[in-house]
Amino acid sequence: MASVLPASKRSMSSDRNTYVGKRFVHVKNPYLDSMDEDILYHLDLGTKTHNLPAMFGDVKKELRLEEAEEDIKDICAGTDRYCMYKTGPVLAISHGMGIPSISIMLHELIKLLHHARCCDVTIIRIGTSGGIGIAPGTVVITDIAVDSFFKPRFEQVILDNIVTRSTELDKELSEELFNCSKEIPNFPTLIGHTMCTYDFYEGQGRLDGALCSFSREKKLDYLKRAYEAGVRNIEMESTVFAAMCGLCGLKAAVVCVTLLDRLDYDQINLPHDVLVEYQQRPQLLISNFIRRRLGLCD
Ligand code: R2B
Ligand code: URA
Repeated sequence: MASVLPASKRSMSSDRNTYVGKRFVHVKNPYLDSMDEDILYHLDLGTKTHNLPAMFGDVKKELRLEEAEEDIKDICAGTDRYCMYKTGPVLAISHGMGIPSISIMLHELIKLLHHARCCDVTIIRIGTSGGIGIAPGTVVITDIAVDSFFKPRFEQVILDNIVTRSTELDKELSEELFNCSKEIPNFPTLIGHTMCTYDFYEGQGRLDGALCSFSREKKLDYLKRAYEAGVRNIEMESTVFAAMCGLCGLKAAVVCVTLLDRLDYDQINLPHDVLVEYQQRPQLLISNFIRRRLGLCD
């Protein structure tokens, strides 16, 4: 799930209802402007069928609590690919599993934000991950997303070329999130590197997939080298997320809870209630962060 805060930077003026927008979402595609219509196929939205600025470009002065509690409808109900919810200036969208899935969603979300003329957008991927050398239930805020070779890069195949992109995330945003986490009691949180893989099993060194061609020793050696390189958790979307958001001018962060310590286990065997509570931790942190940003804190 990714949360997006469009156009929500409050100005420094004394007028609490004023927002200043400066950083527009930029798409880097010379063909886009000449298109008569842009169909965001996987979101079941389009520039001719929907008034995107009216639907998404509006900036509410205040997100009232009553609004947040309203019955919120799935904006992408016409497709089963993704779900999208909007309340006030906050958009939440699912991204599926893995780089191809989140990449399709991001192309269309970024175009949507561009068509809607949103500015000063903050975007956060929240989800689950496997930890390395840290207690299950720990929330990891990513400082840098790395690939399976522990390198801070995303290799995008374009036609028959490999284009290497930076996976830097917004440092100020990750620190703001970390400070926010300190206000929540019993909320283990750390900032560390996140490794992004193309696969949950062999790609993450699991011994329990349908295929496994390496020993337990090789697995542990790899994960320990990852730990030494600063990796604290493993998931499957962060590198492409960081790369695309960075290129398109979105301030981005990744916040994932760890479900297990991969130095101990491969299988996720937490009791259901524990799993649910862990999965809610990134959501809790982000909702506190949003409240703080919107001035809704007590
Ligand atoms: C974390 O959890 C999912 C796999 O179970 C994947 O989307 C990810 O990054
Ligand atoms: N998600 C992952 O990608 N890996 C894990 O180990 C757990 C959740």
